[in-house]
Amino acid sequence: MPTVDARPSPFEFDLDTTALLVIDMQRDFLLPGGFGESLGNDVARLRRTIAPLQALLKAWRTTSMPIIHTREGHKPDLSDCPPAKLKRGAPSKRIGDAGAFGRILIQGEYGHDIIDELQPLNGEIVIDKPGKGAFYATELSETLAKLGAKQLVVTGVTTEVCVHTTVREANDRGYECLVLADCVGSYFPEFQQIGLEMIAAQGGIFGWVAESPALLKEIA
Ligand code: C5J
Repeated sequence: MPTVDARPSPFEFDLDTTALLVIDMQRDFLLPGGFGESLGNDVARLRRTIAPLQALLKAWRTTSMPIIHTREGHKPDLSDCPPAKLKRGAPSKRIGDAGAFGRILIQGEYGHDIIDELQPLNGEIVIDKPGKGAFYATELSETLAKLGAKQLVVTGVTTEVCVHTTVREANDRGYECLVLADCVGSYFPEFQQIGLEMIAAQGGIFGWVAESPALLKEIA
């Protein structure tokens, strides 16, 4: 079985039962001028994930293993956005407000979609999610069951929010998760570091962590 040099131990995976998750690589989070930047964040901290993810997708697409992209966002009437999420914090703009790339985090808007560099290809699965975790209120469990997936390679943004929540949800559902450090990003360097440490700590309490070249060697 292919084995990736990972922390806290080598990660063995089966080409027949592994899926790639690309979480929320959306314009709203990554584009200069977008929602993420309007919250005061330095989007360059997320954009460093784009080149490694492009390389990973290129290699993964030569295999038969499935690719699932997710997008965080809400219906135009916000009926799937709990008031607690809508009102949280004091951003200059809130979910649903008009932003530089359309209404912020609203399905169908330009900003809600995935960045040009990582656009899904025909046949790849795209799951829209209203929460931070990709399992909450989505068809992800059923999709993975249909694919026969047991192991997940997890990438995307942000490390401590949607990536972490999804990895934790997946862990409780029995999936083994490998998180690729160079393919996940945070606006906060300290959260990036500690978020990855939290996954691999205690013998891999939530999963494994590796750099993408270690995986690429196994699938190239
Ligand atoms: C956030 C996400 N940070 N995709 N979303 O609100 O991590």
